[in-house]
Amino acid sequence: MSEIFAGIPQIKYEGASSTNPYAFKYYDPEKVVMGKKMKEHLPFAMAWWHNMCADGVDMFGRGTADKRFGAEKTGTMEHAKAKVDAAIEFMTKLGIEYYCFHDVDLVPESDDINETNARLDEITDYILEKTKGTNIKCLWGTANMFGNPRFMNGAGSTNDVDVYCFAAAQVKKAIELTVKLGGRGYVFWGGREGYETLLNTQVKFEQENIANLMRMARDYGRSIGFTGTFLIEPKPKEPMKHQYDFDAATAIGFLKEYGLDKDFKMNIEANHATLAGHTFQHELRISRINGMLGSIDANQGDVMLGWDTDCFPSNVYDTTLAMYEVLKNGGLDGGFNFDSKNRRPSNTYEDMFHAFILGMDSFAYGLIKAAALIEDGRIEGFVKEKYASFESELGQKIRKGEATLEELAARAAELKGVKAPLSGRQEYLEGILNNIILS
Ligand code: XUL
Ligand code: CO
Repeated sequence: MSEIFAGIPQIKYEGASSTNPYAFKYYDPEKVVMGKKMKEHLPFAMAWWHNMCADGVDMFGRGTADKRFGAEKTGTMEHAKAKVDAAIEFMTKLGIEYYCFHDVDLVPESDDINETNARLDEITDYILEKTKGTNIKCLWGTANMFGNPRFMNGAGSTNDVDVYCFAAAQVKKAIELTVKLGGRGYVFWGGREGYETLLNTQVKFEQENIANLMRMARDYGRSIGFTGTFLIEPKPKEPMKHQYDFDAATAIGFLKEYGLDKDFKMNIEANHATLAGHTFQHELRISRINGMLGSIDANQGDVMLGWDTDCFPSNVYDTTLAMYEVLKNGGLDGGFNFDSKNRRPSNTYEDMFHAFILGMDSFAYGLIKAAALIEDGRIEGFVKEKYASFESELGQKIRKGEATLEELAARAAELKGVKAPLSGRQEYLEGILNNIILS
């Protein structure tokens, strides 16, 4: 097989003082942080759709990047195989062991689902053959239930029972492929599961149907030996005006309502968090404290723009606070999928490597600093002190849910007045964070 990314070397760790554009400055896979190798803390994944498929096309212009990878024609099985060859070479050069895919990222979709499924069987055989003897495997799979016009009114939330059957068929096939490729997770991102106007929408009807689709997916997955984690990837809007899986708290409530919370966790994407008006860390924290932080779509939004820009992560404050949540979670069932794309004018093969080096280094730096934050202990120490009054006998009674309003009111009457509680010390804590991140 001829080299596709010719002239680009194996990317190695050279340290922070290196000026080599094809070297990691912080990501040192073998370095041990808090008792675990960096590569074990950070199971990085390549998103097939952005990296192997998207060519920079947007609402205003055609593609700018050549993603043919040597194939004569796009939209063919020859091209599908060229993408597999390119993916394996790309991931090997970066030392990335995982990939994520939608069914239609792998092969061109036919009008006949039987033909699409035959193509999917062929391409996954090819992937297995080509990854044999490598460490490359699937992180998670999913079905694209938003691109085809049949899903214009939703997939699980559609008004049309035949469209619902097609959604079910795609989910069934995508779970089978995920199992075949050894995936750790299966994702539901509900891009069309929402509404444009309540004038034509029965919300409860739609949510019940989505829950039933997820229940069928869980039961089928478990029946064919899928032991991994089912994941919901929350996002508040885009493409729909309102999407049902608005944020982690909403999606967790939905899973609990429909009895799916034992099999499903959250796949938190940084840019989706900011679209919901939350920080990335907020979404990770809400998932973590509910025991449902499963995986991460690693990217970042642009603060000046109100849509999903899927930029590669560069903000080390965000990656540090994200890695703090991941360390506190004891790691992830899943990993760190770069659901990120090059900017449209960054259109060369070299740019694809620069983008991943940036993202991987940003998370590696975040990991190092999050570990330092925990080892330093000042911030956690302050938080403990902030709530210390609840360690009293009365505080413990309240915590256990054993107190009554009458006895608390009696205590207030006895005290007559109370002083303002301890300062929140935000600026002091931000100073510590700066100190750790910048040193
Ligand atoms: C869309 C998005 C998706 C999911 C998988 O915003 O993030 O690519 O990650 O369907
Ligand atoms: Co995503």
